[in-house]
Amino acid sequence: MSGLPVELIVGIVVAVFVVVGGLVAFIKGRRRSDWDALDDSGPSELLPAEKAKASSTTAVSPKPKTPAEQNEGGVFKRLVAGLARTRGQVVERLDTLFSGGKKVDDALWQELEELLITSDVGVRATHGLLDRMKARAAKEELEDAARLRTILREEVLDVLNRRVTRLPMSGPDGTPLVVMVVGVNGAGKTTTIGKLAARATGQGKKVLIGAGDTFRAAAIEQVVVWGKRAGAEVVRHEAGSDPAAVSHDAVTAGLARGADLVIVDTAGRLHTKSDLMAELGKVHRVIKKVQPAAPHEVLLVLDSTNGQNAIAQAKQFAEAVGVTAIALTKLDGTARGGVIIAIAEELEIPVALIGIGEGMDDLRDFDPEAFVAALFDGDASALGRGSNSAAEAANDERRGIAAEEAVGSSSAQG
Ligand SMILES: Nc1nc2c(ncn2[C@@H]2O[C@H](COP(=O)(O)OP(=O)(O)OP(=O)(O)O)[C@@H](O)[C@H]2O)c(=O)[nH]1
Ligand SMILES: [Mg+2]
Repeated sequence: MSGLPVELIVGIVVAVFVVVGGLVAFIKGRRRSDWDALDDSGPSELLPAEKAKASSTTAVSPKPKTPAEQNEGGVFKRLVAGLARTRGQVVERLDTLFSGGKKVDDALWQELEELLITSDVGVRATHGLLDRMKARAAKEELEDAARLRTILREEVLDVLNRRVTRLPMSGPDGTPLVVMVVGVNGAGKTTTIGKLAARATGQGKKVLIGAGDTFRAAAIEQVVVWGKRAGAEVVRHEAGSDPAAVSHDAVTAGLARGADLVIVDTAGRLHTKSDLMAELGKVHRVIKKVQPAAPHEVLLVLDSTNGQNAIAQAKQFAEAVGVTAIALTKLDGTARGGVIIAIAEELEIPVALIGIGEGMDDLRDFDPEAFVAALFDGDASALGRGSNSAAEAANDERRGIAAEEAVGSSSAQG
């Protein structure tokens, strides 16, 4: 080694450093590019962790249930309770009629006819039911009346199934569904609107209510309070102003604000007053001017305690504004639930909703199978009722809702 020149030794050392350094750089470079490669496909590589995180979050805190979902288990029980009076007055009388090994004879058919007519089933619907029941009894050569209970149940279900519909909660092509609500005084229009709005907002829909009953200031306040309860916007004008103008502004605002559902309240009116019925026609036309396909639904609210008069009301309202669906209210407070059979038999208009109490959660889609089951098979001991307005008012206190304050803060003058 001593024979080697110093320059050569220095050259070899430098060369070794360069080679080793190059090697290290190469290895480092490989690693870098490997990570770079991982980084390129980064999102998909990172997703599992994110996913795991996301799914664990879902598992830990599930989406809070809406009041309607929380009530899911008790829905049928509450329907049974809501129909308890009709069941008590009508179905239990039917049970007595059909029991005790009675013979199927003229006397029994007569008693059944009387019972159905006096239960608000209506003459036409009663005769239709009896004709079909008699035909089946003859075919089956029926002797014992007990089987007539099952036959009647099936025939009632058949009638109701012919006239049922569902109200959509949003309109076509991203436009709002516009529902105009009509009916006689005190039928339950505004309450039904409030319940419907609450249901829609509970499903994540944006809802706007037009306070189209400008007849009384209290009617506007009532809408505003329901708007607060339901989490819906309210478009209102001063008391005494033109209801068509409110409807115009409500539908315009619904379109501008991207609402899913616009519900227009109207003042209650006697179906026999032609000038008031003509006013409804004007509201209808004005809505159509703003949104040509609207109103998509004209919802007639009928009070079941009105019995057969509800049929006359429906005919007049249908003539004036082309009713598309019916909401039958107050089934909880009456034994006259049989009127729903008359409605299904005598009118061409389907039933969409039923009201079984005054509370926010006391509105149901009309489901003939559930209705008939609650009436004929429900457990009569499951009594109790949906919350009444006093309870709902007490809830308002808890919610911090007061009419005066609500009117001031949610005015949306158009
Ligand atoms: N028990 C019961 N009461 C109801 C139901 N629906 C409405 N009501 C009550 O009926 C009364 C009248 O209801 P509203 O909603 O104000 O009726 P409306 O048709 O808007 O009345 P007007 O605007 O005056 O024509 C109120 O006390 C409601 O709480 C129901 O399904 N069951
Ligand atoms: Mg009202």
